[in-house]
Amino acid sequence: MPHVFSITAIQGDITDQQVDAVVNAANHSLMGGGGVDGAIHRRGGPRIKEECKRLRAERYPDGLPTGQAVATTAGDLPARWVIHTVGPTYSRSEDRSHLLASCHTEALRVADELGAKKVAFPAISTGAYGYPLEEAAPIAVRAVMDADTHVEEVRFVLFDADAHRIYEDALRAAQGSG
Ligand code: AR6
Repeated sequence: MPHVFSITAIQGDITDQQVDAVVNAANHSLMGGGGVDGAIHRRGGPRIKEECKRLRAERYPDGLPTGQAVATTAGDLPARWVIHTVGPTYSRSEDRSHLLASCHTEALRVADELGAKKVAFPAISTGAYGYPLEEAAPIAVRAVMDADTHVEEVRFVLFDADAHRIYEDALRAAQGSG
């Protein structure tokens, strides 16, 4: 079964990425917010929200459930599509790692439907949703490594140096262990 051929972590802004699809760390409403979501809607322009509104009306009247993913145009971004997913909020008492893993596998499944070969992911759930980077990084990396997908390249795009180092470490650890 096919696997992602190249998985890397870079420091940067996800809205600059020249890839087929960028993944958005959205919320149930799909109506925008802060963090990555705010940046994507700001730079991608109003067409993204127009499609989100249509998706809400036609497919997700109660909002996009946690761990699922759906695509829209990327509007004015260099990418062709935005794949919106909703990460879990962090809980110290409940393990929600399966939902964070699901964001990655579902986003790759949607990428396959689109025919996207290069996909950029942000550090889903590690901002407003409170996931510690050290916990999120290995879950994200493992989910991408294990995915059965025709996506060829996954790029984790981390905003700051700390997050970048932590995702690189997780990548090295996972690649070392096969
Ligand atoms: N490029 C790459 N990474 C970024 C960028 C950017 N332009 N901007 C922020 N980050 P967050 P979440 C990093 O809060 O935790 C929104 O309001 C940031 O440093 O964007 O999944 C949504 O509408 C952090 O490490 O997503 C939801 O309500 C990471 O991206 C909620 O926040 C994720 O932070 C989702 O929260």
